[in-house]
Amino acid sequence: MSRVDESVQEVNFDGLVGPTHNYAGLAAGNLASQRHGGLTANPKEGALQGLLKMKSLMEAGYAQGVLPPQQRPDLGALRKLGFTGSDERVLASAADQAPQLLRAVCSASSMWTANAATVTPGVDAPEGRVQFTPANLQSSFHRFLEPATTGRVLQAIFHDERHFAHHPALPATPAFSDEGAANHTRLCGAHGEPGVHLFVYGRKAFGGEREPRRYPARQTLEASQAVARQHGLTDAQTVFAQQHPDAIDAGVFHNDVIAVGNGPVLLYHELAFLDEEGTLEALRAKMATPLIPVRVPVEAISLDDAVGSYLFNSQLLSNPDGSMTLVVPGECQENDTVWRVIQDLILAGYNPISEVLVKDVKQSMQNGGGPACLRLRVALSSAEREAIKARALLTPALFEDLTAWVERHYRDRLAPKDLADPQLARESLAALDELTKLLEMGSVYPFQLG
Ligand code: SUG
Repeated sequence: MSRVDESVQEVNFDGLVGPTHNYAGLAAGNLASQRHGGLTANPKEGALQGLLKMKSLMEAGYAQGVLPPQQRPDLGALRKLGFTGSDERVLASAADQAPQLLRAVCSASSMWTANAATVTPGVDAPEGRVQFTPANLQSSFHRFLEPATTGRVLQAIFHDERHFAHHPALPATPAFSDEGAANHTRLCGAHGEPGVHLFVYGRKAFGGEREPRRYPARQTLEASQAVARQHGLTDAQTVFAQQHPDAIDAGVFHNDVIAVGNGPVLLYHELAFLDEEGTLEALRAKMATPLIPVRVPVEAISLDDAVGSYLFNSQLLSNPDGSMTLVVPGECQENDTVWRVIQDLILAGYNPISEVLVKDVKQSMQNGGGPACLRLRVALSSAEREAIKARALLTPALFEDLTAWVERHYRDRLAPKDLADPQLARESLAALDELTKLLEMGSVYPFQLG
């Protein structure tokens, strides 16, 4: 495979923050989610923060897409768990008997589209087709509710068999625990050149030695290998590396909380990988372009500061002149140590990263989702971009429409006790019905499918 398609561009598909965005403390090993559980959220502010991030990157010349939120509350999930009667009765009984289940079926967690799927660009894949596998997200109940709708949304947008191949989510069982692109990094020259795929896992389902002790390892090697197989990736195109168990125990629940790659650059913390040298060597041996590692040692930034600031959950974006821009969350600027490392080690270092942009995504950050969690990267050629069916690529007009839609439908306060309000469920469905029309996406939600 030596084709180079110069029309290939990375499109970042950000998840829209849904109308039921709330802080429920649902995510084990995710310190921000644990710390903020029970706070009152502001769904409107969250959605607008996300849209402003998308708009500013679009205006800076980066290709930007958008993915819709999911149907929440997921009353179908509650019915499967034995709640019966009218929607109002299901909500009231769940609030009374199992408030933790009600919180789970209301989560707006699909905003973190880095966990929606794993994507392989056509240039690396058989028949030149872009490959998609929705992540099964089986490690938590609230996220396990996502893949069915995620699959329908991806198929509605990337709806052309000549260009796109859709695979089923892996079996939703601990051996194949899959959290999607958050644990997958493609390293390459330009985006249209062939790449090497770095899959990072937290544990082996069959016969692992070192595992985290405090918090769960969400991704298995077996899941990563299965996704690579589905996508037709060969040994020569893949590297499988174990995440450092100490990092997971410090709150690094996905690899994208401790490393980010783009093109030939891998920005990572010293404790990202259990075998740092072995991982870099394997990448170097397989990449066609020299790897540019940007290593942040533990003396410069502790794991606690890495997790608290989400420095490594930044987006690293390619510019036409070969330089790169790092898009960091506001929390990095608030941490003096981290801000200094950005200036002195990352920007001043001998690497292509030449600019830092700071974005406020605090509503998402308080649930453990930074700029990189909020986006799914899909490298697409011009023909593939043209084959997109829905109105999912951001334009100034779509930004205006989505902002007005949020202003019309979203609440600016949502406390855990509000989740039982049947009016919230009605508002949410009305908003989503309008959204699928606005995005020209057809029917993707259970309530639309009957
Ligand atoms: O799975 N938080 C998400 C955050 C996901 C971040 N994604 C990436 N790193 N790519 C999670 O832990 C919290 C929901 C709550 O507690 O209300 C939550 O699901």
